[in-house]
Amino acid sequence: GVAALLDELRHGGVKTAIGSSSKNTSLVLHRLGLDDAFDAVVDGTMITRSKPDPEVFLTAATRLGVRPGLCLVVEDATSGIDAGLAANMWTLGIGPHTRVGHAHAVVAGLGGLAWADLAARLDEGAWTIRRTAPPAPDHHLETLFTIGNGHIAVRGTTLEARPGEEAASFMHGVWDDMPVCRTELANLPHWWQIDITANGQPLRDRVGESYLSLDLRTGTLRRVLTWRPDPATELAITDERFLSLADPHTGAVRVSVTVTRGQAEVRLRAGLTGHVDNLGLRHWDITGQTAAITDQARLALATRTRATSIGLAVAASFAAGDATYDTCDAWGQPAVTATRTLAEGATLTATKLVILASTAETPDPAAYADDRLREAETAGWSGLADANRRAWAEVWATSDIVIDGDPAAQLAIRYNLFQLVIAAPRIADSSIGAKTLSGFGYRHHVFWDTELFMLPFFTLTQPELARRLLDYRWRRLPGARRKAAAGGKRGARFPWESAGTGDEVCPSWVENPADPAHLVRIWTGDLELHLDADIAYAVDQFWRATGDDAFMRERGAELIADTATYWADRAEWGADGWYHFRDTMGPDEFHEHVDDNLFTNQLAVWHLDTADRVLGWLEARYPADAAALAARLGIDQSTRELWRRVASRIAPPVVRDGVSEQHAGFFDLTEVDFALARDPRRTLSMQQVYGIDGTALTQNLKQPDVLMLAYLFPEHFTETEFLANYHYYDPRTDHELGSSLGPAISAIIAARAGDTSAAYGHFCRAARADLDNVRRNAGDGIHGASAGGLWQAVVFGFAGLELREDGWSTRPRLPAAWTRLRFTFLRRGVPQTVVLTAEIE
Ligand code: IFM
Repeated sequence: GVAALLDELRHGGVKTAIGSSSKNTSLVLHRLGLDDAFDAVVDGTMITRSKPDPEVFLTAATRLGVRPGLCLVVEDATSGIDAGLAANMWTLGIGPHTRVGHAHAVVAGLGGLAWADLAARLDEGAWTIRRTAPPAPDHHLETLFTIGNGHIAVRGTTLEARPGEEAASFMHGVWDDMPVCRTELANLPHWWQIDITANGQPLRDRVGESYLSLDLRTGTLRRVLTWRPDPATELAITDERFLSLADPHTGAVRVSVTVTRGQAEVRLRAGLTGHVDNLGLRHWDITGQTAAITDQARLALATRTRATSIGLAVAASFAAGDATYDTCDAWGQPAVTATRTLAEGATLTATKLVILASTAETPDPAAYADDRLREAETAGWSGLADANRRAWAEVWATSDIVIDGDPAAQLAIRYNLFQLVIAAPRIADSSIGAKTLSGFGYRHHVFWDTELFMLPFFTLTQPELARRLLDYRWRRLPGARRKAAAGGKRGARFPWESAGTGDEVCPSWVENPADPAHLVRIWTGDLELHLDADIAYAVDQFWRATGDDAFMRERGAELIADTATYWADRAEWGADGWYHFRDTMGPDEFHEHVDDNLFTNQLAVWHLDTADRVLGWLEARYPADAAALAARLGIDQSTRELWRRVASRIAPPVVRDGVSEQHAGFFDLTEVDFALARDPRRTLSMQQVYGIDGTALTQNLKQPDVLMLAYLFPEHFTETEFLANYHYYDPRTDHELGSSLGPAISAIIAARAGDTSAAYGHFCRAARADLDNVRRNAGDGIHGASAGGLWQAVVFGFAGLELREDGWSTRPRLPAAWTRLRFTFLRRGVPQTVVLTAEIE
């Protein structure tokens, strides 16, 4: 079929090349009568490295005069697809998924396909994350293939639950406490599992060749598997699952088993498993269960968290058509099995529909789940899938980013936005943890990651979700007041790590994996003050972008004012005639117990000024509300005067050669060993190299600190000052192995400095954080801040979007490969579309 396709391509103006490591390529083409079929030929005389090295395809692109990112590689070998991906080209795999399943799109052959068919598959490929499944559990891929719906998420572990996997599903709001700061979301009873047995062999023990794909347009995870349970039998298995974005309580799983050789007795066992834990910590008591076959096979399980007494109900129905059904009622794991003998060519398809509800949402979750299950049964898989697809289409209509010329970046941005969307609470009074809902890392605790890194995406694309995230903080003001009072201060100080109640859940001590005999003191909860201002900044940005005066009037003003009171009380008046914030820590956590961290000081100044401005606005617009708020918070004229005095008398930084000192004494620290810092073979962070105390004596930075300030407040720095600070601090930052929060911000900073190529390097580091597990810790969960920062890097960095009171503008600095960038955002509720096209020489 390739000849007809080549013909069509030529007439359609598409250039083609053939690449081969054979030196006889031209001869072979000649004998086939294809001398003129291609616009370019690359053969073994022109390249020195064979696939999976990308040389052959990059040479072909050069010969065609086409940018690599606008090329499509068509290949039937695993190494060929690897080479195409390494060249950052689109890839079309010919052959079974088990061989080329990691290509952007897969077809059985080119025969009968027209260009439009290929384009459609590629379009789908630009929304699909594909990987060959590993033979043994791989925690990175489990995180990578996390799906969810803004209320529940489930890691991409197998249906049959193989030993060694970190199988987990979490629901917003279902916190439980364990002694010594183990407040975390409880791993839900495992609701998605289906054990597959053929001819008496369980799949979990004998895994075949499989590949995984995640459709980002619908949040559907699919696995395609070839399995030989015994030498005479071969099965093709496909399983799919999604959590409906249209209904936060609903999950659906479907599995189909086809006998491709021999015959098989296939048994599918669908269960609800309540005996689960969070890496060894158990959070649930089982309180009830049923397994029954009436008009339909149905299961129910009720559990309660041990410390917080949150009740959870799970209800499921299981339908496998014409099969023999049986139930199993073992305590804590009700299950139903469906068994059928299949001849060669026959298929068994089974669907498991699941509803999960908790007492955080409804007083009788069991009755609620049961009712909703009947509705789900009526809708069936296809009805639920349609509703889910429609809900996702609405999200992507305001949130998608289109990048032409860079397939890897296109997929990466969509993937990262997908992970943000599924983690943002849609109905619960909750927020997004640093590792989202995708793993056990940081025990789902909420950091500044949410407000400064993730929130801008929501503020400008889905403001109702942004408001919910800010509401979470407002509802936890009592916890913040308790933290301020515990430190002997007035006002509110938000906890560095926040969970259900809003009290501090940052551990003071943690195990040191390298030296289990000694605990490590964690100071962030004591010293990292800037969070209050980070939240206030997010509130102010939300207000400016949305014009949501009601939010500011009812919640934002209180939040900003009470935290301002904390700042004013925490500031120390010095003998030198300035106020200081002593014994703190800025974003650069390599330096603890520092005085006058510039980021902290400047954000405090802005916060105090903003509190005064916001209360002024409230007095002018809603005097009764202003008076009530002032009375409630104990704010009078003397409080406001103190705010102004502290803001105007904060100790100014030392400035040397235009560079502002990060904190008092920073310039006296030992210079960075740049050869070591830049060594690409380095596998330890600079802090691991020198130790905690040793690093604090050097100028190595974990993440941007002064430069983060310059990002948030560009107007605080003249162009010359900004560049001086960029050139000083950027090389001192441990971009590779410091904080994962850094690279996306560094991309924005470098783009502003006009260093687009460095910016693109930082962007790629952030883009790959979870897709390629660059920090080797993606198994703990998605790096949510990095994902949010990536959106900012595109919108504020490469597009240079500037939002002003009277409108907006762009200052594009597109990476070299990008030929076009398109995104939308909402300004005061009105959609704005930005399309930037590169001038191609
Ligand atoms: O909030 C971050 C912090 O800035 C660096 N350490 C990890 C935290 C959670 O992501």
